[in-house]
Formats: sequence, structure tokens, C-alpha cells
Amino acid sequence: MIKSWAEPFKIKMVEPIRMTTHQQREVAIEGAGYNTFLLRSDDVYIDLLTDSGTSAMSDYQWAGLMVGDEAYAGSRSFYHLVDAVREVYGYEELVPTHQGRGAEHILSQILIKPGDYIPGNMYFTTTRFHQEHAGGKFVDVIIDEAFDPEDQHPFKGNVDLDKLSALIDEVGSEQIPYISVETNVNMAGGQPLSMANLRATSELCHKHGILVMLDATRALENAWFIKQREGGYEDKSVAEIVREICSYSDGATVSSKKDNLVNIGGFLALRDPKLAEKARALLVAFEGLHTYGGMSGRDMEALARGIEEMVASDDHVRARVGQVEYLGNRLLKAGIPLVQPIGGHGVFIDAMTILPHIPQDEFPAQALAAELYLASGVRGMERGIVSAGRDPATGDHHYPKLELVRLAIPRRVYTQAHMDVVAESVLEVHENRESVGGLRFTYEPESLRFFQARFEPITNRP
Ligand code: PM9
Repeated sequence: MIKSWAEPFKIKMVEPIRMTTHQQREVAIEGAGYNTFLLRSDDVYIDLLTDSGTSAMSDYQWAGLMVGDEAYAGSRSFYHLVDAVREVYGYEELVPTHQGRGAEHILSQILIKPGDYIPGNMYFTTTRFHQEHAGGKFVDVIIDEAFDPEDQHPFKGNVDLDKLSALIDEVGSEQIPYISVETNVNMAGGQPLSMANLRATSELCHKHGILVMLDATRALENAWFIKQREGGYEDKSVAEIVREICSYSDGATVSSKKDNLVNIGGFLALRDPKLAEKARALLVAFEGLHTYGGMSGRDMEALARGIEEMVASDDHVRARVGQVEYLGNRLLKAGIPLVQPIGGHGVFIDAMTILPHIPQDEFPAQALAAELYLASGVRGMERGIVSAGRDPATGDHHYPKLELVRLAIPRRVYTQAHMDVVAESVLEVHENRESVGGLRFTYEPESLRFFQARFEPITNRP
């Protein structure tokens, strides 16, 4: 009997990639200030920087680009998108934005007043930036297990209800406009929360008049894990599970560059028409008219089709998460310390364990990501102290408990052979780990520093 699964698609078009020499990569990484965000993609062999906006669209989505309606107002493609969001996520009100952070900006501006607290199940970089920019303070209420890479908890994205209750008691519910609940928590390693936990979080918040706002960017991957791990959901489709996830919330921000299988786009979705009216008043000032926001008609058409496609059958998400698990399991078998269980959108390497000789303020994960690129041309991303940034009140680094290199896997882009090459590259770097040294800033941007910061090695390489 056949037990393996294979991708539920075949390849119609290919994009060549370039292999580079060690010497070329040395020049490239030095020129990029040891920041993989600053590399040119032409200098990258296998690009696992992010799963954001890097998916391969289907022929049906590409066809959608040709029939997208570019009317300034009332575009047919906008109404297609409204229908897709209503059908798949179940929210009535759609506020289209250019990408996820556009939606986060608008949500934060309409709900947060200076001095407010916004609890959430671990921070995300742009989300926290917009909360702080609006005068709020993010408070982490994720369960403690999320901070231990080896803990096998099946739902490490869960909200700790005791931490949430303690915050409500301490500051009062009138100071908490909403909780920000992320599905398949990115910074925790792509870890899901359970339906039971989301239901209980929603009950607690609504009892206190606190809104529940999802970051539903990776709700599909979360739904897949619920189907695999939570009793009572094994026979439900991911489409049903995504709908149920959203049913416990008052709205959601979505970066459509992930689950939704497009290269650009996003939205804020809400239930309350009054709140949506406020959001649209800002949308027309910061993004664009309310029937396109930050997207062209063809972008909205491809997005509507991507949303339908992601839940059309469970086969898509099975293969997507299956590919991530394939890479993760190869690395685990070889003894590479990773965040476990393996996440939904990437493999997260525990840089603190691999490089114990580099103190956290010499940026071990940044150094490891640079080293992996140098050794093999594989590009990953730092998700540790550089990403965490500084506390705006004290100016000190945030010291996150997780110091990780993320290898995020674009959807429908790479093959199993690419994953084998990535695994071999990581093993090679792991073998030579003692030769990797720390870094220091040569340029540190004030906010969201990880995108554009530059570094230099502290000591010459041995
Ligand atoms: N995530 C990622 O690589 C894009 C670059 S890093 C800022 O993981 C969540 C959970 C995300 C996310 C982006 C955004 C922002 C919001 N929430 O990039 O603005 O993972 O579309 O979305 C990235 P946009």
C-alpha cells in the first residue's frame, strides 16, 4: 500500500537559480553587512529567508491577473475578494490593504489609545511596532512551554489564561482594547494554538468586554495542526476548522503573502460595521479607496482565487506542512537542535545551543545565518535578539529566550532535492560551529532594526 504523499501539483514553468562560489559569497555577505536581508537574491542559491510573498501561484491565479478589474471604484475583483473572505474566514466587513502591516497599522490606530495594554501570544515584529506606535504596550501572555525549544507541547501557541487574567486584574479591562491572538505563532517557531484554548480565551475576553483580534496570517497551517492533534477534529476539513477558528474572534489582520498564496496583499476583516467604518476612514488616507485599499484589481483577483484554493482540499496544506516536516526530521535525525514540534512554515534552528561560546548580545543567530549563507548559498533569517529590538522605555535590548535561525519554506516552490541540499548545508555548518564568531553593529536602525542593520565580525575568523 502506498503511504507517501506527493505534492498535489505538477510544474509548468521554472525559474533558473544561480550557484555561487565560496569566494563570491564572501564578498556578498561582507557587502551585506552580515545581514541576510541585505543580500541580492541573485547571490542566493536556495532562498529560505521567508515564506512571505514567495509562493508560486497556480495557473488559475495567473489567469486571474489577466481578468482583474482595474476600475478605480467598485472593482469586480474587490467583490470577488469580499465573497472569498466571507466564505472562507466568515467575516462580513473587508478592508483591503497592501500587506499585513497595513492592516496592523489601521487596526492599532482605531483601537489603541496611549497607555493601553495589548496582550498577545508572543510578539511579532511589525505587529508590536504598530501597537507601540499607537501608544500601546504589548504584554506577552503565551504559555511558558513556548520558550523551551525542546518541549513537545502540541500547542505551544496557546494563550496562558492565568497570565491574561492577571493582566486584566492588574490594569483593568478598560485599558485593554483587544487581545491579539496569532495563529501558528511565527516567533515561537510556527507553533499552533488549540481550538479549546482559543475558545476559552475568547470567552474570558468577551466576559470582560475585550475584543479578540486574530492575526490569521497562518490560520490554515494552524487548522492543519488542529486536525492532526486535537480530539474531535480529525474528520473535519481544514476549511471547516479555519471557519471555526475565526468564529471566536471579532476580526483579523491577515498578511496574504503567506497562507493565501499571493506575492503581495493583505486585509483587515471585521464583524462590526461601525468599526469597519472607522477603519475605512483611515484606509482612504493611508492606503487607497475602500474598494482596493493597497492592491491593484489583478492583485485582488489573484488573492480571491488563492484564498479559495488554499482550502479547496486538504491536500495542499498536507503537502506544504509535510515538506517542512521532511526537512525538520532530516535535521533532527542528524542531531541538529531545533524548535520542536517542527513548525508549519519553517524549521527553526536553536542558535543558542549550537553556539554557546557567543553571548546573546554578540548575536549568535545572526552570525549563524551569515555562516550558513557563506558555506552554501542557503539564505535563512535571524529570529532572536536582533529581531526583538530594544525596549522603547529603557533603550536596552530585549533579550528573547529563543535565539533562532529560521529556514522558512516558500509554498510550492522548492523540491525535496532542494530540502536535501539544505539539510546537508546545515550539517556542514554545524560540524564547523566552533569557528563561528560573534558580530557587532556597524549600523543600527531605530525600529525594526533586523531589516536593515549592518554588522561586522568581532574577531577575525580563525
Ligand atoms: N512576516 C515573515 O517573514 C515578513 C517579513 S518579517 C516582518 O515571517 C505575521 C504573523 C507575519 C508577518 C510577516 C506580518 C506582517 C504579520 N503577522 O509582511 O506586512 O509573519 O505582509 O505582514 C514575515 P506583511
